[in-house]
Amino acid sequence: MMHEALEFDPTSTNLIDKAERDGVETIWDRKDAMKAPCGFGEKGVCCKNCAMGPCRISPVAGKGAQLGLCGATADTIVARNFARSVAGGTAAHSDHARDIAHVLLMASENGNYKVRDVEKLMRIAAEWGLDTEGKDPYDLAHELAERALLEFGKPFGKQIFLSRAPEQRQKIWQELNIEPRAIDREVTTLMHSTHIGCASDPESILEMAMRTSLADGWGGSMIGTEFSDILYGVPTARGTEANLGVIEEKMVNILLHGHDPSLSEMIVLAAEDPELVKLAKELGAEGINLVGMCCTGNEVTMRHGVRIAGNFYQQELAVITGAMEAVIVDVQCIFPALARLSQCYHTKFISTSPKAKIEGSTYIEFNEEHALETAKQIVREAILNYKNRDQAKVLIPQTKNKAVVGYSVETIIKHLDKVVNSQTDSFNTVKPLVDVIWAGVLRGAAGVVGCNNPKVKHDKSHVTIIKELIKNDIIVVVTGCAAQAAAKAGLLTMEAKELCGRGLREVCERVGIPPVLHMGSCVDISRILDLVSRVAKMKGLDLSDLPVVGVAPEWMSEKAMAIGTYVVTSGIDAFLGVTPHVTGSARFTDMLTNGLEEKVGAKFFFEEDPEACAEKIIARIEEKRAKLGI
Ligand code: SF4
Ligand code: MSK
Repeated sequence: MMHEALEFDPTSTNLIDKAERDGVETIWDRKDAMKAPCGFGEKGVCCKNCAMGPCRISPVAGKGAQLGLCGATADTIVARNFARSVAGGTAAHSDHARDIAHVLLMASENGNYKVRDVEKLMRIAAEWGLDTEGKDPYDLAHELAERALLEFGKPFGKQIFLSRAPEQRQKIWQELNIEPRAIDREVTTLMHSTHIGCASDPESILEMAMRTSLADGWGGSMIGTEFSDILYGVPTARGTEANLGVIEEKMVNILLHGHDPSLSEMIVLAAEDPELVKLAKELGAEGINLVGMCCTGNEVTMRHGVRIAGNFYQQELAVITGAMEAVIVDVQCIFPALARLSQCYHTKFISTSPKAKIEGSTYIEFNEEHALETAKQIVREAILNYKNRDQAKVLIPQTKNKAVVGYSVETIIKHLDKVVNSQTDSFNTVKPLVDVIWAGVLRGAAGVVGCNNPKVKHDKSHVTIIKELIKNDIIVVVTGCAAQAAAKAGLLTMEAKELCGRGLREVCERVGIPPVLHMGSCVDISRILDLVSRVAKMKGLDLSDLPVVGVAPEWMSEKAMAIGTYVVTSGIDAFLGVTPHVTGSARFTDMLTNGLEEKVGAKFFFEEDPEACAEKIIARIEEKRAKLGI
């Protein structure tokens, strides 16, 4: 029986049916087995912060337990649970960034890791106040990497990248005393403050969560993005394809899944190794086919055009095709279920990070010092597994769509600058973009980001909202699994301009860009912060003045919670298509969806119906335009 959440996605339906025939379980079976979710957890009123609990607050006022054993109210418990999610998300993004900074520290001219973009290295080093004059790029890279590593634990000072924000925004953060200091400090302090017997005031807990989230967006995530560009190159526009149809019947298929590009960059090199290609051919395959999923997929498609097999919820389906020789994972968003599932097929499930050892996987530790060697070993394992494929179990859906990916800030500016307004040739200007928004040709911009979540029909919310926005002349930038949903739906193509309003269509035609721009992985939401800050600064405005919004239609992870919080704290409204676990406190819910606006000029909107969500976004963008008088 088809699960109703899948109705929107016929490609996956075939494979779900196959899973049933093969006798294997998927997320849908587990969702059915879960029955109704726990009502207390759903509302965020379950606390297990100490062993006197768990304590659960009755949702009915005046009836049942209204306080935890320690006297914590529903408001406190909801606020603490929310804050701990933000801490978890910030930790994940930032620890990823720390690893990238370590890789930059060991980069060398003759090593596996090199500085691919010296110009960007110089630019970031100068921005961080380093003396670049006459320095050897590798000496400078190491100096910059050390400086970045200090951002995680420095005893004094605030995050360096905060200065990218408009001055008005920096002032708001200063006045609220929420400028993030060292990244690890913010995560630790938030965990401390939400420990039993510490903060109980929900207002102060939310402010601490906001400070921590800024350490993600303007700290860890921004470091992750910018330093990855220095090491692996600034993404440029390139063509690719997306959906499970990119899996090839006659090739050795390798799925790259997770988030950290350091391993996948080496796998890309290893897969081009002539000896390994020869080995694949000797064993009867036509070659090696790398495909990506989730944000590792986004990283390698942005820089190499590696095709996208799918997004978060398709990770099991890629194995169920029966044609996947290896699934190689690094960190984050990996179902532990893949281990058991892979054993039902010939697929080798290879985990590589000591931070994400997965029971039942083949563990090949990825060590940056022997990076290429390890990558070759992993690719070899996949090739040798080709002969074990059981043809009777193979079913590869034919569906795939063309997509253009790789719109870094630098690439967007180059496109706009060339075509829309030739009187300016400064690389750093976003004037053409500003001009079309102020002229009303574009009404505004939306960043649509985030995951898949079986609480909503898969990809439907992403695609419905994006289509509605572009129809109304709102340009859309996408990252994460939302970007992959858009790619699968054919929205990252020039042809998608036919779905746009007149203004956006004209911009697409003149600039030569699709109406929906793929800006990368989840940490790359920092690229969006950078872009909107340039627009605001150019007009002498704050971020909260701009007709721009953030949208996470199908989010599920703690990282998304951190993202939503830093987006709002940066002055940009965040529309969530899945309601977070906060509704057990009317007061905290009101703080998020109402009270925050007075403090930071933006707030959360919870709207699960995608059509209604799009309407609210459009109304909010028009409201901002009216305030600006444009
Ligand atoms: Fe219960 Fe308080 Fe302990 Fe939470 S911290 S489990 S509310 S006693
Ligand atoms: S991968 S965090 S499911 S977007 Fe970044 Fe997708 Fe969400 Fe993971």
